[in-house]
Amino acid sequence: MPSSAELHRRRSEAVARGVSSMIPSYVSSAGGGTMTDVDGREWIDFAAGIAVTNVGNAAPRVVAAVRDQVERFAHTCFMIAPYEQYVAVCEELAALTPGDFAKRSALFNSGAEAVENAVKIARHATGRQAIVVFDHAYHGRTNLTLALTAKVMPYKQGFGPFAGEIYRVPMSYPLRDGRSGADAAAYAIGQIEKHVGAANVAAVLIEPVQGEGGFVVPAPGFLPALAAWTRQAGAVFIADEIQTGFCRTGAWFASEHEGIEPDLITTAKGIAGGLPLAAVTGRAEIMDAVHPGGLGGTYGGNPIACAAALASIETMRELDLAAAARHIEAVARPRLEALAAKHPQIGEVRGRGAMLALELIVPGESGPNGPAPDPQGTAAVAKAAHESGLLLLTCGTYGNVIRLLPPLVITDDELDRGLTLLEQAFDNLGASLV
Ligand code: PLZ
Repeated sequence: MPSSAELHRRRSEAVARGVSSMIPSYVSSAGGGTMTDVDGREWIDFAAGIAVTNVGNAAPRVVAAVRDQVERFAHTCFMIAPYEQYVAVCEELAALTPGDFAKRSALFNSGAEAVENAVKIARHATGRQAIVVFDHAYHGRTNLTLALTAKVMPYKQGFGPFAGEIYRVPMSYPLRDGRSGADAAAYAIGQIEKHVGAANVAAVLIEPVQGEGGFVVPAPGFLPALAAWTRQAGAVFIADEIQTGFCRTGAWFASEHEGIEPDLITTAKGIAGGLPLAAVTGRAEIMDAVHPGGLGGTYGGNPIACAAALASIETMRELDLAAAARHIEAVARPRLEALAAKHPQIGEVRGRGAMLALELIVPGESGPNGPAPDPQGTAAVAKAAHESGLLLLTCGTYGNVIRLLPPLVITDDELDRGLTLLEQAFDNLGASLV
């Protein structure tokens, strides 16, 4: 097997520079809470491929289902010759997503594609155009979803012009806006009413816990108030649960923590144990507003991806991975809080379930948006973690958030080893961080 160094040399001559990788090591295998690189080094996985392998890599049921499906048929195109697996995934989505009402789903390949389609469906169903999104939002990298995504570097820089009729309003961000959920919602709603007009809004689109934008958990009451306003305005409330879905936050979907029943939900990532699959699920009358043939794509709901999704969902149910996510939080949060008590540059520990974050600040410094962010310290901690064999991601508009996204099947021992490496990264850098 070629070494990482050799693969890196080949890559620089063959792979576009715009596609970057967090670590210079190349993967040879992965499973449970670990990954092994081609140089034989083992890593603790706190990334899960960005919240994808919730059931773990090479999960036994997923492996068996994929093998079986690929031997029977790999592709026919659901728009040409349909198959049961697609229907069964849509049935599962109707049963698992919040809301006890008639639902329909349509399947796609990527998160961005699901979000694009949710926007198409909401516009078609309402006959309106305006889409309301939030500060720090992340919804994808295709042209429409780039307009929905907030952060310029690295996502949007140089890639405009972006799609129109997208309006951004302030997000509830307790560390930085100091507002209650009700106040933050009233403020955002005031902005929508003044700058967009309630009658023009097709949809309000929000991540119930923001992902790439910094694992921002809105203050309690923010989401319910927005959902209620949206319904009253005759618009569609869309929850982007692409990162938060499928047991990640300790429930099947993060909307459940505040009793939200979104009109539409977008899912991807964790749905299929690593195979590319995404969905839009929602109220039958909204989904079915679109004419036959109006939604689709060559690969959307590919049978292998659907078989993997059914096996992943079965695994989540059987192993109760929502409870596993809550257990991860119960183990990790006290240790992260103890770390924050030791290191004043940790401004906040937050998150839900196995979606946990540390926001790094410069102690004692603050500006109009609250505590001064510390992206350098964040990068230094991540680098130290990587050097010690911990796959650890950062995020945030200011690049100052360390996020934990372990596979939900991570063992207590692996979790302990990963947290120890994170603690050591802080302890070793402690002096230079302040
Ligand atoms: N909506 C909430 O988190 C993907 C993107 C990583 P795709 N997040 C990881 C990167 O740098 O590209 C995401 C998300 C939310 C939509 C998406 C988009 O999902 O499957 O990456 O298209």
